[in-house]
Amino acid sequence: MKKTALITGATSGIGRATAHLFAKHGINLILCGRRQERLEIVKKALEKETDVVTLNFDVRHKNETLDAIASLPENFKTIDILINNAGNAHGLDPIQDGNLDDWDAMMDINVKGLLYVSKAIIPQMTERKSGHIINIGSSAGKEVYPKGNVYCASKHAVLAITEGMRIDLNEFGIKVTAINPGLVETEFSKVRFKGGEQADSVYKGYKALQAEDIAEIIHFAVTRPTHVNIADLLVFPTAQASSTIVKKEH
Ligand code: NDP
Ligand code: 8X3
Repeated sequence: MKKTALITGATSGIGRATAHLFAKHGINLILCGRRQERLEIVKKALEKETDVVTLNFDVRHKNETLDAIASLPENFKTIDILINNAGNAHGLDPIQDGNLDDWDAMMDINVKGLLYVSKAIIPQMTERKSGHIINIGSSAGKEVYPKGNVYCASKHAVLAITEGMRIDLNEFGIKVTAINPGLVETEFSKVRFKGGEQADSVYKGYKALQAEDIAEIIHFAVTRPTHVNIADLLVFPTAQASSTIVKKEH
């Protein structure tokens, strides 16, 4: 029986790479994001390999999120795997200079958005007594780095929520996993620096993780035997030892 996965943030980076890999393995896909054109491009690329539907919603909006997930066609209503991946950093400023809109964006998307999506899906998993939730945290959820303040707080929250989910969902046999990458070369820094030049230097001088590296780890996690749950995984590029120590060749 084919499994169905709902992936938030499937229009770019880690989410899109995961969609591509899942499609190769015949997992049915519910692709989510705000950029409709991108959703359609990914769907078109993958629908030869598996069944695909798209949902366009902004995870910041509670009702939009709940309504979108409730609108899924009958054959996509049973979700076996939830990949809570949508998220980003907005800005890199010392706390005294932080921008309130950036703070709102990070807490609303990375924390509250993840909760809204989870709330829409967990009840069917508890009812069936099965399911797997993968939350994409970050190395920033394990250590705080200079100017990372609110982004790090949002990812620390993702880790706390993951642990809370694992505890509360334990009696239902639902797996809950946190995957916490270090530096991954995606559109992440373009978003963080609002398209500014700073984004170009983030992944220069070393080999950063690629979105496909994280997709492989996610696929590994969802294909373990029933009794095995990867609870919490931290992955860095080899050049990175911590949030602030990255060996660059220049
Ligand atoms: P990208 O910017 O490439 O992808 C982010 C995805 O999130 C996009 O598909 C975007 O889709 C979606 N998204 C953003 N805001 C919203 C929103 N309000 N509503 C719905 N979807 C949204 O970044 P990554 O692939 O790198 O990021 C994916 C996850 O990985 C994030 O949670 C990030 O924090 C985490 N991460 C990234 C690391 C990195 O170095 N790149 C390292 C550690 C963790 P759209 O714009 O179409 O809505
Ligand atoms: C993304 C990794 O180091 O840019 O979560 O915060 S970092």
